[in-house]
Amino acid sequence: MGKLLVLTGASGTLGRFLAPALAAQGYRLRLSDIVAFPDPLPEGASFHPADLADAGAVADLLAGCDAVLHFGGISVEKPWAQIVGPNLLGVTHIFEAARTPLPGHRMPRVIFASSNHTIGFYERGTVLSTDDPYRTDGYYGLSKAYGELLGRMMFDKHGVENVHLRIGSALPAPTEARHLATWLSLADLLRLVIAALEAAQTGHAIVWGVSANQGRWWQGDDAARIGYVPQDDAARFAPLSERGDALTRQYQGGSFAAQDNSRAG
Ligand code: 15L
Repeated sequence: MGKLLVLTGASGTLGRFLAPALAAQGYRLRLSDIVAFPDPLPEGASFHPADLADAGAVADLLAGCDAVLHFGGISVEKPWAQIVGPNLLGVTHIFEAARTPLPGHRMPRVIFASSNHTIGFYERGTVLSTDDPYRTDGYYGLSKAYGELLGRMMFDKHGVENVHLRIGSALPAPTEARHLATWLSLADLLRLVIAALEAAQTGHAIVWGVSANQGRWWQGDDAARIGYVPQDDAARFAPLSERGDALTRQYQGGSFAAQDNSRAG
């Protein structure tokens, strides 16, 4: 029988791509979101509505699972008050549930949809590794940096294995010049998730969620340790036009760095 996975944020764009793709690979899925799953349930999947800010609901959701793919929460820049519940409480509840498994069960591995907005305030073209200091471009990116740091602590202190996918721009195809660096094809996203699930041991790992783009800014990470080998390259879509204002074009985080930026103009 395939591994039992919890997928939060199942009704979002990436969740709706991953759910049938993982079911087709033989995984059993417990899908969750605060809104209904809009598609027919894939084979071997069930749906469990849950609010990530509700610790008890998250604990029930994770009971007995082998791994959790935590893609839930707010996925764009928003004011602090809107980020704190779904993102900060959410990822905390996921890790707290993971470190206290049911009797007779092992701690599930946590695979966290982190983001390039953890480092969005580096200038475009700056080559980064995952060892470089955080430079988040807003509260959303800050919530993702918190999730990564929480994962570090949860492995060091409690032994919860976790992999953080620092996703660039996960899209069917790149649509603007920035994506020549940041694009993650959906096929590579699936490769990345499966590598994170199937690696024999991960400890605490951070992997850039990016394709093998010739123009990528992101290099050193734990990809080799988990066996992630991207296959796609945005270069075949070049040239693509620039979008947005001067700040959007200056920083790796693009429009997230420009949003509500009092230095603008
Ligand atoms: C993200 O983290 C967002 O969830 C997504 O909507 C995109 O904006 C992406 O980053 C990106 O930076 O392109």
